[in-house]
Amino acid sequence: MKMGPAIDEQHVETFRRDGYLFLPGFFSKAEMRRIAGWTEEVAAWPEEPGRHMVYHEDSVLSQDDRILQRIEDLTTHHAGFGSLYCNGPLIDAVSELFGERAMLFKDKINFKMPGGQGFKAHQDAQAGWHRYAPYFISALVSIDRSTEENGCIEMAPGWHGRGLIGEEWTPLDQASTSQMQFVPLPTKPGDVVLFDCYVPHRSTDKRTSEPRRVLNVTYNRTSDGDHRAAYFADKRKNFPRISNANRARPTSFASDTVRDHV
Ligand SMILES: O=C(O)CCC(=O)C(=O)O
Repeated sequence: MKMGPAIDEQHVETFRRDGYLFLPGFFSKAEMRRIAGWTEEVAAWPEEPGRHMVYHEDSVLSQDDRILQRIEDLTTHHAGFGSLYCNGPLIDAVSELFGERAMLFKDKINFKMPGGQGFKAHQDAQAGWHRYAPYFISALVSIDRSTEENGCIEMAPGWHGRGLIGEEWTPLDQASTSQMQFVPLPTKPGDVVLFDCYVPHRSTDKRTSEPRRVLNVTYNRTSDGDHRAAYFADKRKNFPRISNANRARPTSFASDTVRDHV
């Protein structure tokens, strides 16, 4: 796989200042065709207990529709994704920002299908990740074009330096976000956004007609240990996926919580 842009001192400085780094054109068109193909492949896999985790959500467009929201834990179930996340330019770029080798913590694909719910403003660290390690960096890889109309990611630069701002397990409230300026980051396929676990971010509902899929891959420092298996074991226990066939709607699926979907 072709190397993405090498991380230089300017990148590191921008990341430290803003809490995120936008890397346009990180993956080539050919690489993105391959990644989009893998995404379609795994979306068509039958659900099997103990394998990849498939989550659905209520559509904001129709009360009766449950739509694919995300698929988690593909690393050990798909050789292509496993290699993409653990070898090559993505983990190399994150390692440069850590200043040491990165270790994969978790992976998911957010689908944001037409009718998909947005993400209320939150810090990823609000989802109890401190139980595993003190600091994380996530990579958002755009599979489809994202725009302000279809719910691109929006970041609040500079606020990561304050550490945990909100309560755990709940989105940031109005009082916490009133001073924040959220910057929309429209992306093209192959663009990557690297962001730390304290930078507040959000995205809006998906009301346009094409999907807006992103890979969201999270790493910790290798010196903080390997927690991926423990994280997913805990998640399977605490937030079991609800298949489309089971139309029970636990409140944890509403977009006003960060506890199950981060
Ligand atoms: O996909 C998005 O729009 C937001 C992603 C996000 O905030 C998350 O997955 O925690």
